[in-house]
Amino acid sequence: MRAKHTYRLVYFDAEGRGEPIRLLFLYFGVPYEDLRVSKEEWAEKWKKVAPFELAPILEIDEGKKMLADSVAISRFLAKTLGPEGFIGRTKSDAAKADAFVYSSMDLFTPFYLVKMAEDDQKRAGALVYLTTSVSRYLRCLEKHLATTENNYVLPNGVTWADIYILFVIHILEGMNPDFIDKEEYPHVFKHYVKMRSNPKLKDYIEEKWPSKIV
Ligand SMILES: N[C@@H](CCC(=O)N[C@@H](CS)C(=O)NCC(=O)O)C(=O)O
Repeated sequence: MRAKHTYRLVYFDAEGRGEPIRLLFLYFGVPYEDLRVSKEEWAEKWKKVAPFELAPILEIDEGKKMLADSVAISRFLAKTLGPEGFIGRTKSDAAKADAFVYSSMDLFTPFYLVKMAEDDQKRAGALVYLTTSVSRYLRCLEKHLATTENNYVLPNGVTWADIYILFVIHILEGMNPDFIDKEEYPHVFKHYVKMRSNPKLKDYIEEKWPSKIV
């Protein structure tokens, strides 16, 4: 699909909340500028103009529009650039996909708490929160994916929810490869393998996200 607009994603030189947006552009085959700013550049230039003073932001058509919030940006891209049904074909399917996107993003809170913990006691508390949240997420994801014939979230094929799940499983693998137990979560593992080898994503993933478990 040829893009009618120009896009500039402003985020840090990190995966974080920017990476699902990068994956969506890649999946849609739409070019964009992947501007990775330093903490200093962010504070001096971008934070002041960001609608919520937080990254990522998406500039459209050289600043004519500026969107905030990673999930709002992703939904916008999924709706405007994605194939028919990419956020779900029906309203209830879209709500189901939303729930998987939000549940995936919910894990960012414990991820950051572990990363930012100032001392061993805080880190231990954050790790308990993380482990509990991850087990619940994987258990519920496994339960759902075991019921779908195509092993994606929705019957019509890949949606933005599958992109978010792919990204979160990759983050979990990086934190602790034992999180993704193939025996306990066979459908989650199958989903991960299938998404990693999706022809639209494969080359990028092989280069940027080497895996120890696939
Ligand atoms: N709900 C927001 C949260 C954004 C957020 O927390 N961004 C952090 C980086 S991941 C940030 O901008 N930190 C820099 C700052 O606070 O100035 C989203 O998903 O985009």
